[in-house]
Amino acid sequence: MARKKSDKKGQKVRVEFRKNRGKKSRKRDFTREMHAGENVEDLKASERVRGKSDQSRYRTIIAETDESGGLQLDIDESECLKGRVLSAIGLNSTVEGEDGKQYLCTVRRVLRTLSRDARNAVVAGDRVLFRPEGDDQGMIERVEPRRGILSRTSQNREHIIVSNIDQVLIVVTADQPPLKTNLIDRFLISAEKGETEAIICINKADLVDPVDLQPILGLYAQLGYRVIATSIVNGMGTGELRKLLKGTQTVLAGQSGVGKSSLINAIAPSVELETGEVSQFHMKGKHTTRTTQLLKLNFGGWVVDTPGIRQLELWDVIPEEVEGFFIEFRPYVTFCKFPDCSHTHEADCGVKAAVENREISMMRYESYLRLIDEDFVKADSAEKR
Ligand SMILES: Nc1nc2c(ncn2[C@@H]2O[C@H](COP(=O)(O)OP(=O)(O)OP(=O)(O)O)[C@@H](O)[C@H]2O)c(=O)[nH]1
Ligand SMILES: [Mg+2]
Ligand SMILES: [Zn+2]
Repeated sequence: MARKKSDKKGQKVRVEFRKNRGKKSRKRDFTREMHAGENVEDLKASERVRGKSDQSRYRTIIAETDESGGLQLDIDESECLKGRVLSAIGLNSTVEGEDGKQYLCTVRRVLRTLSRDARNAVVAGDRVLFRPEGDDQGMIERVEPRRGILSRTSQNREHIIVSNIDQVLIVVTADQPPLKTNLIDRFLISAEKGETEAIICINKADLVDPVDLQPILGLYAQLGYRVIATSIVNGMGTGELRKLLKGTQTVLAGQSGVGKSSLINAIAPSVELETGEVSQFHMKGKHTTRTTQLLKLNFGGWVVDTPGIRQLELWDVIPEEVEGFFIEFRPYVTFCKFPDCSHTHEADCGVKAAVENREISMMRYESYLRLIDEDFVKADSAEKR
């Protein structure tokens, strides 16, 4: 996206840096960099860094705001390459440059400082502009605005798992571990919030009688979601999955041990991701995949493998908003006596009546109750602390 010069709005941004900038302490010591405080040595003059005095803890940076209100720093684009972040660990990331080569990049300090949360300064999937250093290293100078993200709450903060994706493949299992529909519903909300499409994938279909999967497949299909049953053991659904992924950017998300990496291996055999056993006792995977990773599909598109998560706590969703994500509730809400009905304890509730009449699935209604209960009771008590 080209920005016209005349659109630039100079904006003063006050940034707090720590006071250790006397020493030059960097260059390729990644571990130390991650733990070190912020320095300003790598700020360019064009950003007009002005210290009031040596004692000052603040620097004023002139940056521009883009259309979305994000900050765009002025950088010399001729010295940079465009790239895509394949994986990011802490502040180090592997970037595939437009030249097809991979670069191990660090993040320019000012980007971390300007980012509301340094953890999300650069995430897997980001489109970036980076300055190559040597053969295979570089410095990320700019992160382009993100479109289509998958995020969750972790330690009361947003954790962006991946950015610039088109769809989320929600992977659950017919068995081992047992199917959890509440997790599907959480992911559906998260996908919609992140402005991505959702596909529900029920893997390990070989472990059950296909007839047993019909109610769940039918339920979500009826709600208008795309559903697919797969198995890497008998090959069921893998051809269809390949078609769904072709030419798009898809993240596979779900609990550990559901077969996310196995499915990627099955549809793209050249990839060879590590997979792990599911404990027969706990019925849980062992968190074999440790980092979110983008992989290019040889038949077109990108696929993203992610570490398994136990529970998906939604980010930036308020209780009143939850019912809106349960699309089948919508026609019945108008029959609720109270306009602010939460469909829990209130009398004359259209949603509850529809559940009783089996017009809304009990499973989905229970899932709704769990969601507003668990997430927000916790959030409330965190606030009160
Ligand atoms: N029976 C059966 N087993 C499967 C299927 N898909 C995967 N598995 C097995 O499930 C186990 C876990 O698979 P992984 O691919 O490591 O699971 P994952 O979702 O990537 O797990 P994490 O990386 O820990 O998040 C492995 O032992 C796989 O062989 C399937 O369709 N049927
Ligand atoms: Mg895995
Ligand atoms: Zn109601």
